Amino acid sequence: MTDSFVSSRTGNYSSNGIPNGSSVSPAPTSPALPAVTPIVRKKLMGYVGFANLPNQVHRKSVRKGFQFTAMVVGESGLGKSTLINTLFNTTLYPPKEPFPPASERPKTVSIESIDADIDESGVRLHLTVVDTPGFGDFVNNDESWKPIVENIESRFDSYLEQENRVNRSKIVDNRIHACLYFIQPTGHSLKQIDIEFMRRLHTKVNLIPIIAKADTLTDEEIFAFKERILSDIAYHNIHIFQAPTYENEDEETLAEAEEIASKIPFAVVGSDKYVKTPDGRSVRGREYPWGVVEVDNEEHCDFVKLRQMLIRTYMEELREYTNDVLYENWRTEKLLSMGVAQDSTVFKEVNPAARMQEERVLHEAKLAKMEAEMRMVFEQKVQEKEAKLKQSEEELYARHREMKEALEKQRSELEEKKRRIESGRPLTPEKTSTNRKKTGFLRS
Ligand SMILES: Nc1nc2c(ncn2[C@@H]2O[C@H](COP(=O)(O)OP(=O)(O)OP(=O)(O)O)[C@@H](O)[C@H]2O)c(=O)[nH]1
Ligand SMILES: [Mg+2]
Repeated sequence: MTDSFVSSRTGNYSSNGIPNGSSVSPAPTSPALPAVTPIVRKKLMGYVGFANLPNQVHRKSVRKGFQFTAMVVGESGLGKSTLINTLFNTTLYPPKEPFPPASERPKTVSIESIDADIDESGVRLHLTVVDTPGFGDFVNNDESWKPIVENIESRFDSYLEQENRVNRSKIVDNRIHACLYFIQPTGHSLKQIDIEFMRRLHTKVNLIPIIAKADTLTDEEIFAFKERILSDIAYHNIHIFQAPTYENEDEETLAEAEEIASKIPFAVVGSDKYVKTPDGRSVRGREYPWGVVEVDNEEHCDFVKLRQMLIRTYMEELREYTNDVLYENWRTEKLLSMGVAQDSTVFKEVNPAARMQEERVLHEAKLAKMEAEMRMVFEQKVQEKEAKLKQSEEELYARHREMKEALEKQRSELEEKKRRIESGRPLTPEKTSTNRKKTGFLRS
């Protein structure tokens, strides 16, 4: 087993396993050349087993099973509930007793979901089909899209909430993977309500447009109607689910993908009743005085192609697109609106030089801040000192003025005394006055 690998740790090896050059005649290495990390090439000579990985994945998915949720949306009475039953009757449930001919299907009034666990060749599928009440019955249908968009978003919400839990081992995926949008078979073009609805839905769900009750239109009418619908969809920038094709696929798969894509929007006929054809077969279809429309006949309608797209060929693509693109976009928007932003510094590659520069700038800013603070404290102290000095200067000045006044007074008294002595008056009252003046001087 070890022989099957060419073990390599120090450099490139030739095909015979001898290191290129080194042990026989060491190649002179130029010191000027930068040291390059040798590329390790491993040659696989025998069977290792990883070619079996797809089988491992297959086994695991078969064991775990699959989960798929589809939704039907459209105006009232276009045959949404009937189509669900048609889908269920064919693949999900064994054929049931036919409905009594007189039975009326009641209107759908709330969003209901039907679950079924199906097993086909050992592969388990948990299929959920969500039936919605038809809209367009009200005088004002402006907001008829609201409950359906809210339902789709609440499923995203529930998934996000489960993802954020501590224990995520039991996540239930209730997200809508495909939405069949029913268009009234008018033969004209899309109505405003259809455009409004699809514009609200196309960023949240894989939209698959469907022409309802296709048995009411002729082949030519269907062809022209499909063209007009597609051009309307393109004009309003509505994104409908496009089946992806990959380069390395075989011709048969590519042809199948092309055929499915060419049928969009699927013109379908729904019926869960069995009728007898003129040639005696019992088929699911609709009986008219002039003939029988067979649901499962590709010549009559696109129901089989729709089922193929939904279940046989693109179920995984629909699931993947829902998870990777539609849910991801919604999640990003939701978290951003909640104020959760991705911290880009966490995932930034660290460049040591840039990091040092960043730290230096931060350090310098810190020093500058400290310096400014110190200067401020210093200036404050100087101001306080100056104010104190000014105050004591004023006090001194006042004292000086007082003393000067006292001296001035004493001088004038002495001069008065001198004048009296000179004029020969008695001295006694003057003595008293001198003593008093002395005391006054000392006090000042
Ligand atoms: N001609 C024709 N009639 C259909 C087709 N599918 C359903 N119908 C009939 O149309 C009527 C309404 O069908 P429903 O399946 O109840 O319609 P819906 O879209 O679920 O209606 P709401 O629940 O009110 O939204 C029934 O009488 C069906 O038999 C079809 O493909 N062609
Ligand atoms: Mg219904």
